[in-house]
Amino acid sequence: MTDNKTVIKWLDEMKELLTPDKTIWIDGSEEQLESLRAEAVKTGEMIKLNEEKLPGCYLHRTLPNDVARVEDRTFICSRSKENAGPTNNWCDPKEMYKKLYNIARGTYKGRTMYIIPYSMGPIGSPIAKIGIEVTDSIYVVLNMAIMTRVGNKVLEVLGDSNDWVRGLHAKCDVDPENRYICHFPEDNTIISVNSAYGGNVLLGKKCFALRIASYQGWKEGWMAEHMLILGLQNPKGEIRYIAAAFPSACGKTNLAMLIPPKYLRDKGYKIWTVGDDISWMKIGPDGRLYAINPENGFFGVAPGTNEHSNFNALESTKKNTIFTNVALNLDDNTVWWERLNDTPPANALDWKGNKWDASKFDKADKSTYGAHPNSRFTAPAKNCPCISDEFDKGEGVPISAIIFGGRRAKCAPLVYQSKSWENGVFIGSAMASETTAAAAGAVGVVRRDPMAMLPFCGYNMSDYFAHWLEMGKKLGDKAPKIFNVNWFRTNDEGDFIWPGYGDNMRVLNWIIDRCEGKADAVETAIGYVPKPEDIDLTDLDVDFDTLKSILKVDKDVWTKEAEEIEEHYKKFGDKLPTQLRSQLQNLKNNLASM
Ligand code: GTP
Ligand code: SPV
Ligand code: MN
Repeated sequence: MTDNKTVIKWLDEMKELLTPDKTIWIDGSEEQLESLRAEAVKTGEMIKLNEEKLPGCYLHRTLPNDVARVEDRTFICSRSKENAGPTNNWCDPKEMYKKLYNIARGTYKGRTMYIIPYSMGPIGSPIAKIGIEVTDSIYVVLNMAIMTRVGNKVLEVLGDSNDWVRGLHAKCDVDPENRYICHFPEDNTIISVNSAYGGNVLLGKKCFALRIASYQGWKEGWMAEHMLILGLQNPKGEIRYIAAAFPSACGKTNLAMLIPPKYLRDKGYKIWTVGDDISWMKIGPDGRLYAINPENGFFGVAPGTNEHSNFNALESTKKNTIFTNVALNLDDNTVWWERLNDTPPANALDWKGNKWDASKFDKADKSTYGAHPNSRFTAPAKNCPCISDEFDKGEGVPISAIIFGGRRAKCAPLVYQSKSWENGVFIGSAMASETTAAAAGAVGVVRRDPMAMLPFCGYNMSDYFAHWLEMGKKLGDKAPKIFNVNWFRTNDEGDFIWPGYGDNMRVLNWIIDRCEGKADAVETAIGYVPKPEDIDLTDLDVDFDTLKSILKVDKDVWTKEAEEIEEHYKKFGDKLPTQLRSQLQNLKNNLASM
């Protein structure tokens, strides 16, 4: 398959360690993938769904102990502990290699070793990078074939270069006690054992495209971010690009595929999707920041996806898609999840494969759910009706605005603009959100999640902030403007106040108008907030006072917030860039004089 000596050497080591019965190179051909699908159906690893209603689609169930990323078992194994920083689990690389090799040794016995050469980014793009993952799971192969560009062409582009990321995945016994997701940034290596869930085993995604790539970006002068990328087309046909970082399950896929409200569609507004989860960004020849989506598909949250909330995502899942941990409708062999529609199937199995009685559904009791809250679809990006023309081009799109956001029931206003790049980095570094089901652990707890990268930054987060500040200096007046949004303010009953979804377009329009100097704003203690009359409420069931209430910056709430940010900053100690401390001081001063 390849003469690349570095590849051959590593694969020999892997074979010796893992002792597979046979090895299969993934060549990227439809023929090979089809035979793997057939094999997975034969062994029960996947269920073939209704070929008429969902052509080329399959259902897979993971073990109930293996349904989300495991942050407490995710490690950054840099040689020095300081380089992993205060927010990552760290272990000495020598010790960790030893431990992981002991766990993985011999575990491919009786199994096949699949070798997947893949490209993150369009093959041959100047921003793209290559990885090779070995795995003993057909499910991983088939997901990687959707999420990345795989096969022989990747090896041709790699040639005899040593610039590629080594990825070892071994299912082992899917034992949660021996589950580890480990990164060795200085060796371009990832090892994942005892899991078979997406974010832990599709090594091109969070492991490479964020944890390893963020480290590479720091060393090489570019950025790898947990961001969607969208193009906003105005009635003149001009397209402006926005990148947005929200924590897991906080609305990236939804915003990336947004359909504007009718009155804006009628005027000619449209959103194009470039990416829904990850953005790699480099400064282009003209000095602006250019972004590519390194992925080739969407690994999206299923529950809540329906034809009203996210029509384009739902359309994307109608063919050649793998569903994980959703409910199975036994009457017509299709899938179902909470809020897909109001008519749950009468004759169904839940995500664990047990008989499911929809009438017993109780929101407060997870054991009554049809689909797991973190159930997912893996859909090819080219299925998306609004996929951007730029998606497959390697040059990337110029970014006008960067948006941060998260779930904050009470604090952050609907939208505000930072006063400068430095102030924007401060806002990103202080970001917080209520936790979701995307990671194992408690849900709904406020935690600081800087730039939505807390679980994904592959090096010391203080260095990461400094890198952001440095990028801002290089970009100068060509830097994207930085904003913060919050679709998740709730009222006293706990219901969301802002309608969200397609109506978020009203906020995006204000953001782009601000970038082009066309919209007004009020300067507040935290940044520039829209004048209520500048958020268009046409055709919307939100009155002016309600809008005002969610644009409000409350002195008491924010004074408490500033104290919490100070607490959050403590863990970074002296390494925290001084600019961020002065930004915090500015915020406190502004609040005091409010
Ligand atoms: P990851 O794939 O985990 O990174 O998630 P994501 O950030 O892409 O989140 P996604 O778009 O899948 O949305 C997660 C959940 O948030 C879904 O249940 C959505 O229905 C819900 N959601 C998305 N946008 C909005 C919004 O504007 N308002 C409200 N209230 N909910 C939203
Ligand atoms: C996330 O959790 O941010 C995801 C899903 O996008 S996973 O691939 O599991 O990380
Ligand atoms: Mn994500």
